[in-house]
Amino acid sequence: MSLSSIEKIKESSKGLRGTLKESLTDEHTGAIRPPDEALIKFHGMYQQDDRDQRDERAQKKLEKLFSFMIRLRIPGGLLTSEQWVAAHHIAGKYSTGVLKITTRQTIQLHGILKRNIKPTLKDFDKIKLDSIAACGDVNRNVVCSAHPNLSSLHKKIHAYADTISTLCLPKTRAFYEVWLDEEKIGEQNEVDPLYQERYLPRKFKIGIAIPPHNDIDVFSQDVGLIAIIENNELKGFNIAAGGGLSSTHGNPNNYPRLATVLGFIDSEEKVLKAVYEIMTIQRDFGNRSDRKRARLKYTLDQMGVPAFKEELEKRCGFALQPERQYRFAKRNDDLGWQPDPEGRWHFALFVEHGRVTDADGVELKSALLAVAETGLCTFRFTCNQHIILSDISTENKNEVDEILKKFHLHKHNENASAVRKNSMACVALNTCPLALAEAQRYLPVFITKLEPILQKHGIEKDDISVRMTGCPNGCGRSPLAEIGLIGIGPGRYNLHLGGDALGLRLNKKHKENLNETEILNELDIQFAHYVRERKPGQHFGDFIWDNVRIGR
Ligand code: SRM
Ligand code: SF4
Repeated sequence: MSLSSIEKIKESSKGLRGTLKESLTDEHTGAIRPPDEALIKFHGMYQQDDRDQRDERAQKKLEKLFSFMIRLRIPGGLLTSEQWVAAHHIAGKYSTGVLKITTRQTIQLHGILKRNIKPTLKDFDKIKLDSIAACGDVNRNVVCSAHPNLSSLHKKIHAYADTISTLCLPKTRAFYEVWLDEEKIGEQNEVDPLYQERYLPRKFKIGIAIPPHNDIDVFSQDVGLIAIIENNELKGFNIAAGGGLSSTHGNPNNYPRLATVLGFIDSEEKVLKAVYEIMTIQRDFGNRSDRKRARLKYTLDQMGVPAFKEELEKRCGFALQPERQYRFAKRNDDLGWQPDPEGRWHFALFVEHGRVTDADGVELKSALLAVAETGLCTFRFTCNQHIILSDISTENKNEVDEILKKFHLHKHNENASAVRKNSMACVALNTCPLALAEAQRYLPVFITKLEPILQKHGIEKDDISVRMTGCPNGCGRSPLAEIGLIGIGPGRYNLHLGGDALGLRLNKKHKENLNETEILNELDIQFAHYVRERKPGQHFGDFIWDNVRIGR
């Protein structure tokens, strides 16, 4: 089969250098050369344009308003307060100023002009942050359950995110040469046994869940590790492979898939080996001609689970043990103060769709800067797009709390209804080139209209997850929501129902191509049905799955 055009770009890129240096110095355009657009992703960046301004600029015969989005690599989503302070100022100096917490526990900055990319990355480098491999056909930001209060072993397990991230970094020095002006060592010396010349066929995602918390949606990952803790001891990990959420409207060959648990592994060395070899299988067997079928989930389905497992065990040189028991009991974030087993304190803060900014009467960005400037906590990002101010000693808790009170952040947490706290949206418009409909700019408005309907049925305190994405790629993990809204065109969404509250079951398309009124009416009907006939304690998603013929 013929190679896709991106495969050829990767292969001839001289270790991901391409003509990036030339693209950067071309002052005639705010864009970079088309092949470099593919390569810049491997350096954690996307070329974008302001879609709100496209028509007006086209009428004036102006070039699109190009800018770049930079996504940092923050394994496990943990920053020091010094790093947060610096990120705050870097965002203000070079980007739109909004720090966007993503669904994979990292930060994105939008609206960075071409000439400002290098200064931005150099400033991040000063605080030991980079964007290497945050995008592209490589392993992305490794995520890990964020809540230290839920396990005394959190630190130990969390450290795996760092180790795996480092293990899976590309060997090329291109990032340092192109963006940080490091002297060229030469691409000839850069042998990369993992990625070789053509890297992976597609993006690759790894996540670590610490039961009972499935805040990372472990079954949506290419490789999901589930920590097995028995008698307060880390015994090892169940390893799952082949998760992925994207689909394509009208094309059944592209589908979301939950990762399949392959077995249990009991030592760090073996876990790292298995993760590595799953990547080499995907490298060697993944589809390199059709990018729509290139994710690991398709490789696994193509090979079949038994053959995939056999190949994995052969490459690893050891057999996987039978899957061990675990139980997930929670996926959402408990907001407010929580102590951990070692007596430190953590404050989880509601951040609507991960947008840290001062807006709508809430000075979130200023408040977080004030907290960070005390140096008394760390910053943890959750895969639900919220922030946990973490690792605060009992004697420092009051000082942090005074700042939270000054900026009314307790009220901010309390004012968010249950459905709002459990809502998630992807970026979509105005920057995402693939968006067919709004998501993060519209979901807050939609939730305001949904709240009175929930109140009417007396279920306003229920934790019902609502996730909206501007297209079926599923960046806000909409296929795993109890109520998933998937953009199909301006103001129109497919309504998916029947996901569960823990991320263990995919939802299904219930109704197609609905506008706001139609969605609200349909939910009104389903809520009435739910309240009338649910079993005690039954979640909305489970009720719908059991009682409504969705997509079946
Ligand atoms: Fe995503 C592409 C934003 C998490 C599946 N995603 C994009 C791009 C880069 C659009 C593009 O290709 O040009 C979006 C940039 C929008 C912008 O302006 O910022 C984008 N994805 C995001 C983020 C920022 C959503 C958010 O609001 O938080 C998340 C960044 C995560 C990170 O820090 O790395 C984000 N994307 C996800 C997830 C969820 C997850 O990983 O937990 C998924 C579904 C899981 C999966 O991968 O299957 C996801 N994004 C995609 C896909 C579909 C991939 C596929 O299998 O076909 C695309 C399109 C593509 O790759 O071609 C995509
Ligand atoms: Fe863009 Fe679609 Fe991802 Fe939303 S789900 S950020 S619209 S690619």
